Amino acid sequence: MAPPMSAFALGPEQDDLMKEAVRLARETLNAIARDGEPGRVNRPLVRALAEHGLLRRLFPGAEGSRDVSALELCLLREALAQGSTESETALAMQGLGGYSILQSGHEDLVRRWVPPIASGEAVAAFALSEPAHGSDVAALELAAKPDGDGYRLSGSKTWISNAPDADVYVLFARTTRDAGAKGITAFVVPGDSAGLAGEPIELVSRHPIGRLELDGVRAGRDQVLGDVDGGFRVAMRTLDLFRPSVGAFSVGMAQAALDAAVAHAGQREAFGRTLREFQAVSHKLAEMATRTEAARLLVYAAAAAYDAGRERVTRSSAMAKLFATETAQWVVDAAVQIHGAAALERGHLLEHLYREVRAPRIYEGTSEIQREVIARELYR
Ligand code: COS
Repeated sequence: MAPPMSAFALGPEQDDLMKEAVRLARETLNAIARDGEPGRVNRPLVRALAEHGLLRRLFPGAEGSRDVSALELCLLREALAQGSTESETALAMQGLGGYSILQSGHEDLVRRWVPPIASGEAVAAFALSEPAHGSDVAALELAAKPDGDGYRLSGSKTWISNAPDADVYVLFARTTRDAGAKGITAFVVPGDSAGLAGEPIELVSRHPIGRLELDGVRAGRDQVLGDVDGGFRVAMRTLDLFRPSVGAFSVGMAQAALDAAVAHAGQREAFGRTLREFQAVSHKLAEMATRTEAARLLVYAAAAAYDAGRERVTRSSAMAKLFATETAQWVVDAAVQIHGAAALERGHLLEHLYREVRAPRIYEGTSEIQREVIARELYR
């Protein structure tokens, strides 16, 4: 695990980790990512993340260990986003599925699934959203009906990253009707389970994502993650850990856009001057840099609070995600404006970032949900 950082700066080991991850993303991983099929899991990419030791950093403990580091996750996501957003997402989704098993799974589930997720052999997914229920988790309907000593799962999930290709799903289902948040259970469902089918969804970005249909999928009692009817808490604890890292992904994209805008404004000439000599441009760059740094610090603070074992990190986690994702959208848009039409050409870095930056304001809780969470925490 990375050594503790001060309140304001990363340590040398963390700086080195980030530089190495940016370099790997640009020089090695991006080419593998480009060879993938849009919207589908890119297995060579997941394996490359493992071969280069990045996945192992997300799961640093020995087999069966529950060690996680929210800060390490954030640093890796921020760095990879600067060089290859597809690699960033492939890494993050292994973490999202894997961490919920680590946080809430019993010993056998952890031993069965975490090693192959950490080695890139098993692709993980987190299946919470449904066609009729995205933000309102407590209303989810996918039914888990008792069947002998286990359950039969039937219903639909949608906008599930890594579906339908994942090898293992952390999947949330209703075990008690009319019980809202208190009637949901989390299950670990292998991707090859009988009765499980799905199809990919084409998004504005290349993100692997899809729908799932479950028709009487059998899940034994040993596949329950956490407690029966305790799945809402499993989901919220996972999101508390993961939301700052969505912010980190966004900070990485904002930094990449800022770097591109600084370089462009430093050499592009108009009206006999470089763009940076126009105060309208230089002050915009200053604002972009300041907001990006503020977002970064909120992300690091939320991750450090999680790693310090703070009792409840819900508020700082939501703030980090809200501020960083909204900031990144603003920064990328400003970078596009500084570049002008060239940024809109298909294949330009900013055209790519402009598509990639939009989804994080929606997934793992929209900006409106983050504000709701923060406002409720103010009155707790
Ligand atoms: N950690 C632990 N427990 C939590 C928690 C958290 N972060 N947040 C809520 N809980 C508990 C509450 O304390 C409450 O328990 P008690 O009834 O025992 O007090 C229970 O869970 C229900 O919480 P709440 O009443 O706040 O639930 P709501 O239905 O009002 O919804 C929101 C809460 C809106 C915050 C939740 O549904 C949410 O986060 N939605 C967005 C989901 C999302 O991110 N979707 C994207 C899919 S993943 S890509």
